[in-house]
Amino acid sequence: MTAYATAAIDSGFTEHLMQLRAAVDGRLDELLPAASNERDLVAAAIRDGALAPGKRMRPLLLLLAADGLGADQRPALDLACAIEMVHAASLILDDMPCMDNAQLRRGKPTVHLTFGEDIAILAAVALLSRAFGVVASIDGLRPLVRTQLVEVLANTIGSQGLVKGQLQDLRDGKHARTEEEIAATNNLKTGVLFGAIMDMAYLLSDAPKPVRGVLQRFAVELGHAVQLFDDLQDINPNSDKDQGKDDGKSTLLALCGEQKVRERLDGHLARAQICLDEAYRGDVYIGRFLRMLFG
Ligand code: GRG
Repeated sequence: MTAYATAAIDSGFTEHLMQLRAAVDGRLDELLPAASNERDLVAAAIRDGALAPGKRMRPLLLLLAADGLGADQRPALDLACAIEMVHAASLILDDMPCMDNAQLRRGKPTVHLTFGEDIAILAAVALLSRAFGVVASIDGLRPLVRTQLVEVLANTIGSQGLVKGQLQDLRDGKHARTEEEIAATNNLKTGVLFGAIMDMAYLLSDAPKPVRGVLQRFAVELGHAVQLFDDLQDINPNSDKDQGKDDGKSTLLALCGEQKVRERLDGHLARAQICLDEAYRGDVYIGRFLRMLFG
């Protein structure tokens, strides 16, 4: 059993997660550019978007996933921060007037409202660039592993990944879609980043090859669950983001209704747990983490 897993048993899982979260937030703070003066609006916007109090689901998952596979936690922490930078960049862009036109994100005004649209675009581009810079400079990685990590990240973001999912969501979301079409978009928009997280954990480890495919199946199920949970926030008055942004959009919530979406979400989580049990030969920690997130 690894040091992190032992600590989890000793001090309680919640405390363990809080420690991991503090480690992520501390390292993000170090890795993000500091605003050199009050005119350095891009650095200020980067920090505003990326350090805002989100759930840090993706970096925490990467740390738990890598630890469960016996991987070294030091490179995993920097990779986790790179993933959170990509996620933060995607939220800044998604919130812009030409996309979702959102006002509230993580309980705060969206980055373009605080800093202007020009600065928001520059901050998102700089965050992406920083994410690749972080992966390029992680200490002690074998060259092939580093190249694979860069490739995974690039493919995840690009025109066949997040960008494609967003394009489909923006354009096709205005028209009637089948359940399968919506699910395919959700997988690209949300699932592929979880695919990258699990692949990165695998690449850092010496896990046997078949585990890689099982982790990808887990990521697909989790991506669907996270997107459905996110869709439900659109009708949740206690959400930390705007409600009603999906009005008139073809989502699974609009097509199937809340009850069916909740059942569907539970189904994805149950299948995700089966994959975890297979990959980790009886997972405890990631499953517990997900149950805490999805209540
Ligand atoms: C170039 C990175 C990049 C992206 C371009 C804008 C875009 C394409 C993609 C946006 C994709 C998007 C916003 C998907 C929704 C993902 C989602 C479910 C977000 C909410 O995640 P949480 O609940 O949020 O983990 P917090 O705030 O807790 O981190």
